[in-house]
Amino acid sequence: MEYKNPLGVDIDLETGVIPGAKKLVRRLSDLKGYFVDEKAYEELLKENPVVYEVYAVEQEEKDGDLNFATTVLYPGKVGREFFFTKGHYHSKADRAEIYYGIKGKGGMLLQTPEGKAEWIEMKPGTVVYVPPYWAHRTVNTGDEPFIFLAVYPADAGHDYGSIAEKGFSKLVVEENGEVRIVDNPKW
Ligand code: M6P
Ligand code: ZN
Repeated sequence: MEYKNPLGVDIDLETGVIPGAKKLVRRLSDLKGYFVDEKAYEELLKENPVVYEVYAVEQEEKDGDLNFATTVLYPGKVGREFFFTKGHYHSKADRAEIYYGIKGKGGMLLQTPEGKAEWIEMKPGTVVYVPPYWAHRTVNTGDEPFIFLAVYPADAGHDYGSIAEKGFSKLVVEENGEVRIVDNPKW
């Protein structure tokens, strides 16, 4: 029997950086078609800001093993819509996930394949359980980076397809200085 080595790493709780992790950067240009206000998207694209970064420690895609990753989701809006992660189902749709809030303010939009949506607010210390079959997207509703940890099965995989095409049935927008969850007119 070959055993893997255990591992302990210290997340920088101010920046979200995991030493030695694989870094992924998503800019606004990687989120084409994701925001409802296309004019506001084209305007902000001139600056093409970084929307989020992911620091992932991933294993081979085998059942039983676990991956973990921090995400640093920057503050900002496209039109009235707050910055968000792409959002995905798991390729193995019955795989669950745990998120843990580290810094900043935001929340998670979850959705079943039938379009039933839920919004869960997150702050430092919040644990969110993502049940099997639910798509999940995080949203920064604050004015500083929103940082959180995610732990997910190594064989879960990311299925971006239907979210990339249709989005979520709800949008998270700012209205008169307040965070509101509203129907997606394009759904
Ligand atoms: C979390 C985890 C990752 C995911 C990342 C960004 O860290 O769920 O698996 O990749 O968020 O989300 P997305 O892949 O939807 O852009
Ligand atoms: Zn996931």
